[in-house]
Amino acid sequence: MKTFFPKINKIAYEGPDSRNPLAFKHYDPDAMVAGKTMREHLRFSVAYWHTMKGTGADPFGGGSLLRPWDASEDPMTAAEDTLRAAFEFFTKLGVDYYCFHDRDIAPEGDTLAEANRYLDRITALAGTLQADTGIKLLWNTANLFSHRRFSNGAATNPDVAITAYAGAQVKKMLETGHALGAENYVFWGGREGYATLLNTDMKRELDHLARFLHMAVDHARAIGFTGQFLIEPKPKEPTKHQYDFDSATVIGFLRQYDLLDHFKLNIEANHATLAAHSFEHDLTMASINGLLGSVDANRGDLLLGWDTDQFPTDLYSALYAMLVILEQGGLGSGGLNFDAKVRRDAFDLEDLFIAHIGGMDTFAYGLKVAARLIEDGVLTDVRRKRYASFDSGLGAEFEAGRLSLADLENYTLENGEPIPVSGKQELLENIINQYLIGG
Ligand code: XUL
Ligand code: CO
Repeated sequence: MKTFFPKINKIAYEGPDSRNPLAFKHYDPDAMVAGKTMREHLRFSVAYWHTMKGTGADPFGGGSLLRPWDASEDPMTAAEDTLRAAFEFFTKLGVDYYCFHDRDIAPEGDTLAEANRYLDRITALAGTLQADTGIKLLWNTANLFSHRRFSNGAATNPDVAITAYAGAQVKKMLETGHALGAENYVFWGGREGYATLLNTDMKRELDHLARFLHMAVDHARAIGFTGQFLIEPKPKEPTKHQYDFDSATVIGFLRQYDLLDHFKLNIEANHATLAAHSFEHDLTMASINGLLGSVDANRGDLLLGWDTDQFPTDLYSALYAMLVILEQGGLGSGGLNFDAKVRRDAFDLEDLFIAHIGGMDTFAYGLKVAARLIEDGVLTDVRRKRYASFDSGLGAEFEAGRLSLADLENYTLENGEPIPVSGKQELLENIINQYLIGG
């Protein structure tokens, strides 16, 4: 059997004092935290498109990363080699899940029928490799944005023939996901958005998007696929204005078009920050609506205004994310998918391992600290006390909807100027640092 990472052994947990770059310092899969193993909490997933198919290309130059699994001239041999290399990578890294787009795992083909034949061959092999290794499919999706036909969108394209093509791809991917036991199915908006309103009927495009999503729900039901549907918000890139802008926008859209029962959200850190939100803002907005389903774990760059998809190494961000996830009792069928890529000059194959190890350790550390903060009740106590005036008396009456503006006026006339209370943000930031440094 061909091996693609002959120099890499299975990555082991060696603890915080280890100096081995190819070992976990904090991710100890079977260690118990807050009643579950780390592996059960974190449900790490590798993104096939970046890790296996990423070439390092940018707008100024083509591929820079030469991958041994992409060496064959024959696209199907390359696809099979890539899949075998992927499962070797997942196994050695010790993740339980992976994610892919249709065109990541199999070539496009000259016709839809040919592309589907390619997919069938590759997914049969994926099924065998999943069974051999126990690695599962967190989610799959259709690539409705790379081919030139999708330049003006897919479900929101002004040409119904292109929307039909997109529908055919989604149908095939739902069936593929179902066959491979996918736990979720993701819709990321691709090019669903617009560049100028001069040629765009926004109302019609949004109606089409909703109609298309209803068709996907109907097809899933017809074939018996019970995985969770997810929408992944993003505010811009590739289009200037993406319809699935952020959590709040997507939630409003789902409510308006009667899709709330069928969808949850897949929140990506770098998409939240492109929308001028923090990662934890968009996670929280999804979570308080009961709609946080899964996470694309990555980060952007403060100084760059685009989707850099870097590996997550920011401890604060991972901590705040894990607080939201723990507070809602976990991600259910979702997971932490590393929608992240190594840099253009990360030429060594080991860089792929090192990058994922860093992301996994970062979230493992965030999990440990979040669990301690929750156990000690630090933030829950602060929040409870901060809103205590609403627990009884006037506040309780207000929350129960029993007061009018006249009642508020009377209260104020009788009680005079309220005494403002410190938000203690500086103190809380110091406490967070104390917990973070303590481990
Ligand atoms: C693009 C992005 C996608 C989705 C899947 O910004 O995040 O890779 O996660 O289509
Ligand atoms: Co993503």
